[in-house]
Amino acid sequence: MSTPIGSVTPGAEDPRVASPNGEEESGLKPNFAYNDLREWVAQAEKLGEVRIVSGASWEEEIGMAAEVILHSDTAPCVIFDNVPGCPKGFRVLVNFFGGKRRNMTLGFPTGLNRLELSEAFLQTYLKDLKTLPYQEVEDGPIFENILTGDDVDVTKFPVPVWHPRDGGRYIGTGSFNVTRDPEENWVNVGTYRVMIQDKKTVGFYISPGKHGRIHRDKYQARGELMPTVVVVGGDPLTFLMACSETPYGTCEYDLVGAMRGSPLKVVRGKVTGLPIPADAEIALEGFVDPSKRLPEGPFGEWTGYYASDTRPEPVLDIQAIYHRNDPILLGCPPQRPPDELARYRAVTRSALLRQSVQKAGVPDVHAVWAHEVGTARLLIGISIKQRYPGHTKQAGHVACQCHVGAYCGKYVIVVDEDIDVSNLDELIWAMLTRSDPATSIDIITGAWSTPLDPRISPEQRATGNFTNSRAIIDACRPFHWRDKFPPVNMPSPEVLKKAREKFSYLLE
Ligand SMILES: Cc1cc2nc3c(=O)[nH]c(=O)nc-3n(C[C@H](O)[C@H](O)[C@H](O)COP(=O)(O)O)c2cc1C
Ligand SMILES: [Mn+2]
Repeated sequence: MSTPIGSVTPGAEDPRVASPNGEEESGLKPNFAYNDLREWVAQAEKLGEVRIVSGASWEEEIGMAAEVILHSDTAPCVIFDNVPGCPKGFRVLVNFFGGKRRNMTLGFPTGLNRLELSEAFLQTYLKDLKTLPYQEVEDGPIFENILTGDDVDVTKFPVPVWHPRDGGRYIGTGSFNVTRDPEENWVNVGTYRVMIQDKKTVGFYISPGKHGRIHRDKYQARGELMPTVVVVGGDPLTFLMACSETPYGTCEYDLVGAMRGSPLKVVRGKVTGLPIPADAEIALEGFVDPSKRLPEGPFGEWTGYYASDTRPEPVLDIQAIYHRNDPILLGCPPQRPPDELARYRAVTRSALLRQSVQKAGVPDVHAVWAHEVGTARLLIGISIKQRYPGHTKQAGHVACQCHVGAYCGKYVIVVDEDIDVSNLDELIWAMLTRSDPATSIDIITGAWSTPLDPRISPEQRATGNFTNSRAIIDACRPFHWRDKFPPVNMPSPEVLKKAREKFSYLLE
């Protein structure tokens, strides 16, 4: 059964969140004020954080605006309406994660900072990772418009060219692919970029090792077509779980159900029978022939580069399009970090990573932060309360290689618990002062990476061996002489508190 869900006063002053050092319950009860993207927009409007832009072009202007907006923490959510050449009422939404709506999206009050939000997410939802199976219903708003045969035309949606050098219009950024394991029968819901090929065809890219890729490889090995649905414009919570590293074999819909305390309502796709959220905005349904490929890319990716270039990738032959009246496309294009993508990935991935490390048996993990500057993958800070010789190594190596941390990482820095890992300056200061380059860095080679990694050489790229190396930096006070490590030249927390109370006025 799912976690019981209660309610909190929005914007409550005392969030009672756990301090990052322990197992204590946060005491927070999540309160999701929305079930679908439209209800989410209504909540964001209540917070005064939605702007409408009329008449921007999909060819250039929406991408230009996204570049400006997505780099700002405080920018509003923007809905682009009246996009020239597109049917009236068809819209694109960008920048769902930011401002006060950030915490609302995860069901928490505005008072929490990003580390506290991540902690609350961990303590409330992930601790026991409960599932509540999705529930099938007969009908839903997603079936308000059903396009089949000659009416199938994916180019009618206001799909922007997100970055100037993109190889096509990416309809799938804030999207998720739904597939069923042909052998084990479970349904996976995962976010993978989706590019328009023509009116009836979209191509998508999945890195090796992702659940959707494992499904695809299985269909290919069996010589079968893969039934697939691409949902564009699901609710933000479902999107966030679809793009999170959750366990193999678990349907992301069921995690969302448990988080909300009520099952996700789905309709069955009329062509494939796959489950589609009944109140999603747009869904594309059809079959993928894993052996039929068309050029896909390049696409400006989360590393800040066009590293994967153009390669042949499988395509979805669309047999049906479903959409609500006046549909809203959810756009989450990656930019050079830090950006919106990095903001939400940092909150969710830091929590998932801490949970993975703890589940692997590493004791006394104080906090984990997957830094925005590395889009929550390339730079991980982990703080521990050292208990025994080797504890720091264990924490660093597990963080680097557990399911959540293994894909396309680069640097893991392990620090003592007095360091705020989410503060980049503090983390780097600890590394600079408590590590010794000659003896504190472990290197792992041949680790799980991706063609998206810009530092894979052309020669290695040509071999198809997409692995990279990792540095695990032990920036803790060395265990056996930690008591002799020079003291930090700042006052005790009590004195610091007093100093701030007394003299903060000087900063005003
Ligand atoms: C906006 C966005 C776009 C993404 N695009 C891709 C992609 O094109 N290919 C890919 O393999 N992973 C992509 N990811 C990462 C996956 O969504 C993520 O690894 C997720 O855990 C995959 O689901 P799965 O574990 O069920 O396979 C993207 C994530 C986000 C937030
Ligand atoms: Mn999955």
